Amino acid sequence: MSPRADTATMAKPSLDVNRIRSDFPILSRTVHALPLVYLDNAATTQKPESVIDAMSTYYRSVNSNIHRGVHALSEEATEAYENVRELARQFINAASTREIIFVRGTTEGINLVASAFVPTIVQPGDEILITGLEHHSNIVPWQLVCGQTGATLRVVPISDEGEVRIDEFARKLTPRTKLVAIAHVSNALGTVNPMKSMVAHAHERGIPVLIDGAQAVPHIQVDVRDLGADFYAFSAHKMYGPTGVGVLYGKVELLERMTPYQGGGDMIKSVSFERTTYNDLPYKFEAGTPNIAGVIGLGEAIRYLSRLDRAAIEHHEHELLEQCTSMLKEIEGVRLIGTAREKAGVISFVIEGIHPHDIGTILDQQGIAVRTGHHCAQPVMERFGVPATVRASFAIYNTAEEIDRLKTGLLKVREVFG
Ligand code: C6P
Repeated sequence: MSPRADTATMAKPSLDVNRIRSDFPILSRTVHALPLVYLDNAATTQKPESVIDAMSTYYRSVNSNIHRGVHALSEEATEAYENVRELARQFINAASTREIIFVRGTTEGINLVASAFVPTIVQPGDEILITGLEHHSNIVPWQLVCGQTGATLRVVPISDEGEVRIDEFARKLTPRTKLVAIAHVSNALGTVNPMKSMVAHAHERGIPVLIDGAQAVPHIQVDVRDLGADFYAFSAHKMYGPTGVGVLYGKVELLERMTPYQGGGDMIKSVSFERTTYNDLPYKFEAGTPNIAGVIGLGEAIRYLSRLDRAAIEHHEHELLEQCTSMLKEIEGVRLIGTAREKAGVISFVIEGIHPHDIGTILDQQGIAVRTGHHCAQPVMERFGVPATVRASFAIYNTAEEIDRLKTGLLKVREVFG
């Protein structure tokens, strides 16, 4: 994110990065006998001790199924689980805990909306609008439901910088558009979309908007009501929480209209062979025993992030992004993929004549973890005419010294490849 214009005259918010690093046990390990430099945070972030402890304590002393038993453990587990719903509500400023549905992650959240909402609003010939920078999780579920309903998937193209032009976006909104689905932050390019104004354009035409927030929540303070989001999906594991759990936020009035995505235990009020009545929100969308320990871990991750200064996080990650961008520009043959004006802590690049996987392998030998490949965003790769990129992505615990290590690593790559 760009620093705000007035930051030059104000004290810059700062993070105690050394202190933060000491909260993450994995950061003290070595890889190939070298201190680990972890720059693959967009794939998944590392976990602080407090998250690991909360999950282990849950299994050691509370473990029980929720919403089912009258015994003490079940009541404690239920209370801990439901407390996280309130924490998640506050974290994204939702109006009610009824709007917070625990899911497996962003992917499941989007699939839930595709399966349970889209068939109720589209007719053959209607359109769902996405952009050219989406992750496969925000493409394939819409293709599936378009195939089932006769709707068509439309795409707003991206510019050479990796930006979505608002005027082009607005032009693609037609009376046939029934849903807009957009990433808040691109995982392959780092672009931060102007979500608030995109939502406003869609809402002017009465079109609901789903926001894929997977790459936004770790970097940006998200307020779903300020954004106007109708649905907002995110994953715990990209914000210092565990894998296998996430949140789908949905406006109550939309969730009320939707029929459940999956059937099973806990999502019902009564069942007979003739008829089932569904449970109230949010439980009607949480069939079966959920990932209780995961939700407890998510709660701890929210607590951890909430104790930090969010403006300081944005500032710190933006400084790393600037430092890394300048460093890369000095390396011969580097081409940056994604040069949007507004970016979060993700930087993709290629080096002429060297395959990204070779770059990733040589960096790994030096203890540096980056992601190489198409990043589950093949249409983005196609748009930029590359099969894959190298991606470095930053988190609260990364340092300027680690960018220097990346530079040394890349110079080594250049040396090996001549
Ligand atoms: N991107 C990456 O390395 P899940 O897997 O459900 O937690 O998140 C899916 C997802 C959806 N949208 C965006 C923008 C994402 O970045 C991701 C996950 C990882 O970029 C793994 S492919």
